[in-house]
Amino acid sequence: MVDVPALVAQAREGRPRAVARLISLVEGASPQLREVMAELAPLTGGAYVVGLTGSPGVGKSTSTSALVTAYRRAGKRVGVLAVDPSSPFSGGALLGDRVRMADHASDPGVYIRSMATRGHLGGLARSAPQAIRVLDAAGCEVVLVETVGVGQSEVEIAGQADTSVVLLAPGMGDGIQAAKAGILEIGDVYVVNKADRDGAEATARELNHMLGLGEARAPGDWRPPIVKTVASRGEGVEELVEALEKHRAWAAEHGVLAERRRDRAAREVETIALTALRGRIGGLPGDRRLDALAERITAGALDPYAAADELLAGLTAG
Ligand SMILES: Nc1nc2c(ncn2[C@@H]2O[C@H](COP(=O)(O)OP(=O)(O)O)[C@@H](O)[C@H]2O)c(=O)[nH]1
Ligand SMILES: [Mg+2]
Repeated sequence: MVDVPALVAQAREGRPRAVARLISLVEGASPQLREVMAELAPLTGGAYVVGLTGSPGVGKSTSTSALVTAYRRAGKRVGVLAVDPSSPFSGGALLGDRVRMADHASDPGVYIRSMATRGHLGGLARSAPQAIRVLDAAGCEVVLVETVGVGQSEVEIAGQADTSVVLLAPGMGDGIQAAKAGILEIGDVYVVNKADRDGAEATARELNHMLGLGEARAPGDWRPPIVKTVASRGEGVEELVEALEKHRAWAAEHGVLAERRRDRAAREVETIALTALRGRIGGLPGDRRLDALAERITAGALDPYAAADELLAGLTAG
């Protein structure tokens, strides 16, 4: 058994091993998960969560690293969560992230963690928000969450951030891909990275067009800015930080920040409850209740909806 309160206290002192241990408990769905979450709850809410998403190779990790540098310069403690469900644990992408993040490896004000789903569906939806909680409670003032914008749950994770950054790059056929993946709906700030390459201007124009940024908006509405960067050289990163700060201020002023955080919490509860429910139903095959209902359906005495109602009523009754 892990001494959870001691571990949390160490994490708050900024000890990376304690943070790592807590995230491992979260990822592994440890039996002590409840205790961990209860201990963390009063310590969360201080972190500004920024999601970065976009196609593979667009420059998310490079931009994340550049943002870490910028926030560190401002004296902030930073947490990074790199979520890449497509990569196996020892895979190339994760290794690549580590190499790029190596600049920050010896900085005690930065905590970096890669996460993969290891194949179980819904695992990411549960563990990513909880890992963010760990970093938040550990005292990270900014938490950067890098996700590949290709799957539903990854886009969802990015969309639940306080501020969502969508990255594109010239010459990747990105526009169409982005639209397909639905990531054009979630951006609060857009980045055209690799602005040192041909076509950056055209990509920004196309993006501007797709977003309908030329159209009039109601006063007070947020107009997502498009920031051009060369992340590998740190160019445009100050502008990006400025755009993030502007969005944060706007979101706080208009109640959007509080609303998003409530949404995020609601989704977390929903995911946990549905997982528990699925577990209880999944434990039913062979159970007489389900068998008896199935018997009545095949005999034409009951329809499947009415049967499901009975099943659920039975579950809530205990
Ligand atoms: N030319 C150029 N290359 C970049 C820039 N930003 C990142 N890269 C390179 O693009 C490749 C993919 O970057 P990475 O950050 O791993 O992309 P990710 O898959 O979105 O995380 C790497 O080789 C980077 O060095 C940039 O602004 N300009
Ligand atoms: Mg990456």
